[in-house]
Amino acid sequence: MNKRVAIIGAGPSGLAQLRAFQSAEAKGADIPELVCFEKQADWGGMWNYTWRTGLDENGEPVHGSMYRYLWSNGPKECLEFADYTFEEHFGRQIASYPPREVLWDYIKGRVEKADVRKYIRFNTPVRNVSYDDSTGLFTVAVHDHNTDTTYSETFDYVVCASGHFSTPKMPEYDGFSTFGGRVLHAHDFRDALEFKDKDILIVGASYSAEDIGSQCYKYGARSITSCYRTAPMGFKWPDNWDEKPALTHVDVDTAYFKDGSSKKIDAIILCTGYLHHFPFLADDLRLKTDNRLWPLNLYKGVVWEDNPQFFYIGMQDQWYSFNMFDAQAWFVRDIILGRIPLPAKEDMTADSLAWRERELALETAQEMYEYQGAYILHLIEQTDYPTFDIDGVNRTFLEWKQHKKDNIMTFRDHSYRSLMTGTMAPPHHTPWLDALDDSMEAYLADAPLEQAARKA
Ligand code: FAD
Ligand code: NA7
Repeated sequence: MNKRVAIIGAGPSGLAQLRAFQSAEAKGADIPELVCFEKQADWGGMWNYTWRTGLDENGEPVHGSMYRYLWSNGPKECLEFADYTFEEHFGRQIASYPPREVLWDYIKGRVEKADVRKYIRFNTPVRNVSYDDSTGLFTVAVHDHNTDTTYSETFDYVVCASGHFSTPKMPEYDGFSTFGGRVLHAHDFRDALEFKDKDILIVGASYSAEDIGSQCYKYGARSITSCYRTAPMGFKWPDNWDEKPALTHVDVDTAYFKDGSSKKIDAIILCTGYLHHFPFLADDLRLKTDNRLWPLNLYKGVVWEDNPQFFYIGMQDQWYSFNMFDAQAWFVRDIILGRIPLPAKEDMTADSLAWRERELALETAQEMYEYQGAYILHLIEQTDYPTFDIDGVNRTFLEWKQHKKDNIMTFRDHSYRSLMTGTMAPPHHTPWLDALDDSMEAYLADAPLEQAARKA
């Protein structure tokens, strides 16, 4: 096939795109030339942990927002690849809430097996993408930090898979500029031990607030105060965790809340979400959206309606993650291979608007993940991605929600059945609250490491 495809980013979404093409080639298809540009030195996107904050070794904004001791915030059974199971990777079933390093290993296992690393140009951030109507081609300009040179190449298609949990949304409250402690965003949070014996304020009420607060609790913060703008997280928090309504202002050492209460604090962590940020895209290609289940202007959630040679993967808010990126990547692949025809622009837009209408009617969490599951099923029915038990995944999400409601500090001690292989996950050897070592070695051991060493 005499076409060229640029993929921006080698995180789970970009890697799904590479694997999708490779699997078609393995079945005899003629595939286009693939070039994946990745600004980091290694693959895995968010799951490739970095201790760095601010700028990286090349002076680029650090992509990573993950922190030490991060364990999956949902059951691994909900994100399992349908074409590469945990059992295939680890040689046996493993417990349900793996730490970051274990999931990174799993992500890498599939793409190592598929032998797609050869398509990736590392240390190479994309600087600019523009489209030329007269040639029908994109020009992609990059900076190769390996040689400290810049260059441009042309492509028939571009897939943007650069993620959207990297550029912090940073609100300002009165008093921040004279507050006596540290003010940081979740993007720059790395090690909960920094906040041992401290009184911390968490601003926000979603995943980052819940998990960073829980990390700080687990690693010995003296107290956690979290505050919400719209609705409380509403879990049964430990005794030293107080949930307050909106922050109004701070002074040098105290936070003040909408209900008139206040709390002395040492540090403020803004868990206020992220911006979809694509400084390297021309105006007519740039997605503008908040973090939601149905961003507009994307036919089937992936095709840029204004220019259907341009695609986005993974831009939705995520209940489902890895297997949703797969469903999207297989669908995009089949459009590029000419297997799935695209309708006229008005019809694409009408289709998107119908999905948006359905999104606007969603009220409960259950309705939201069922909606995303229905979307994934709709995509995989149109490609050869192995179908899987989406209703089963939805039921697992329901159990997970209930386990969190029952006890936010023990939900990770539960086990679920794989929807791909039918095998039940074993319980982990140590309750999450007591498991301070998040290494892959510790997680995969049959018993806590010290005990395992004694047995040997
Ligand atoms: P990313 O993983 O962000 O990868 C994007 C890639 O694009 C990166 O490698 C980046 O370097 C590269 N890139 C960006 N800009 C450029 C450029 N200009 N040029 C070249 N390359 C570029 N999901 C779960 O399923 N379970 C979890 O427990 C979970 N926990 C999370 C915890 C945190 C703190 C965060 C931030 C996210 C979490 N997620 C979790 C969601 C996570 O984002 C997805 O699992 C997944 O990493 C998204 O994959 P992606 O490839 O779309 O984006
Ligand atoms: P989310 O899920 O986008 O949530 C952002 C939170 O921040 C949400 O509770 C917002 O409240 C709150 N927010 C946003 N702006 C403000 C201001 N100005 N003041 C107070 N609160 C604010 O981001 P997360 O970082 O939690 O999660 C992103 C991913 O990282 C997720 O997929 C996880 O897997 C890890 P709102 O409800 O809008 O009032």
